[in-house]
Amino acid sequence: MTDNHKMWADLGMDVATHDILCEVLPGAFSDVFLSQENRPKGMDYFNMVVGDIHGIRPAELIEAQKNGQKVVGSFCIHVPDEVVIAAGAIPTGLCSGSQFWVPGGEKVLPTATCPLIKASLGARFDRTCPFFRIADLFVGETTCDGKKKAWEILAEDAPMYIMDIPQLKRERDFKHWEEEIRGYMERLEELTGNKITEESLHKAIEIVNNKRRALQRLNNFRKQKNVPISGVDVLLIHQIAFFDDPERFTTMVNKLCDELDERVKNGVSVYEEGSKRILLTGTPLSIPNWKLHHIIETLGASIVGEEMCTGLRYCENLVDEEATDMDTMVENLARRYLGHINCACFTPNMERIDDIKRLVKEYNADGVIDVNLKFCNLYDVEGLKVEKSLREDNIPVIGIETDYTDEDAEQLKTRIGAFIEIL
Ligand code: BJ8
Repeated sequence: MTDNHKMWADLGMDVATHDILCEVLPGAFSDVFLSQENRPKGMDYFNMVVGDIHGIRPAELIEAQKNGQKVVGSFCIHVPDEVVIAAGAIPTGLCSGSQFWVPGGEKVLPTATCPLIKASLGARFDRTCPFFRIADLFVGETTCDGKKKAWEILAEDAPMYIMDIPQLKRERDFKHWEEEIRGYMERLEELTGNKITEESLHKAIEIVNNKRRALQRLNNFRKQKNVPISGVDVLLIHQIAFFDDPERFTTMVNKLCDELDERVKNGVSVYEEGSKRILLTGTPLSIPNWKLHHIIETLGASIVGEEMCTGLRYCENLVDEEATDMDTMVENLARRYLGHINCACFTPNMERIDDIKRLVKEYNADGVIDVNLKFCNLYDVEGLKVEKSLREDNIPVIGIETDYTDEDAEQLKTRIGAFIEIL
């Protein structure tokens, strides 16, 4: 029995079933990532993290728990990590991006539920993901109907805390979100036994801002004519951002960026000259969902940005760092986490369309692919408006709907290939 197997067994996981996932993941990773030519050396760290994603980080979290720290898992980028860190706990993402977990989710949810929700519940109920065993608290939010009701089912098996996110952005909604953050802080204090102080919160704001700054720096390389890193590698880094230790992650992203600076100086690109530049928008691509990036980039196009929660929506905006008093810091968190995330759960959500158009210009994109996870009504309905508005501005756009299976891979290749041809 390897060390990981012992750890998984101790976590109460279904080790035999989990082994099936462990068998297929390295092959999938190798096909998508290691087959790329001319990858930056700085990707070695991220390869290592993902190569043992159910081993290295879970072992660190368990060690931290032995030292009295708590681990708090969440599913949405509206939930602020800063307050978790300020309470002396460790935040971790819990969204699941593999078809492997979907059948387990379908045992407790209708088939017509988005794969992200099904996979997340499947990971818990099938006991096949260590992060879903380790978390001391699971934090859900009321963004979409599927999630809202799924939390009730999850609560039967896991300790849940729910944050009520407003679906408009009026002044009173900001006040409400501020109150929700305060309630969450109280819950975290109760969980950890630690008081969130002005000092600990300010420090946490700096830690998370630095992480976002590093990701901004990374994304800025994609504005270059010669793009020095592939879209799928940047996606992987964004996915790891939800799991890794934030300070170590920041250091490693900055180290990679130093290497990319050199590449830019030397005019190195990972893409063929003249390859079409694509901006993605839509629903999140949770780890290990690399399907679309792989298809698009093996068709010869370059993905230069993601207007997604696993992309620029996660890192573009910082929390104001000037304030050091509790009230203003909490207000600033509410402003950032409600005001600057343009999820389709808001109505109206014109800021998202404005963002897409701005990003098309900033990243010099030739076209936009609007991605919808099957059965996500929010993004599906909003897609009509997004695509209409982009076409009115003569921005080429195609809408696609997909899930975590590979069944539609050939069809996607044909459709996306035809779209790239016309750019
Ligand atoms: S801020 S996108 S992370 S809610 S895809 S579960 S919306 S049915 S993930 Fe999301 Fe927060 Fe919004 Fe981002 Fe529901 Fe749609 Fe599924 Fe979704």
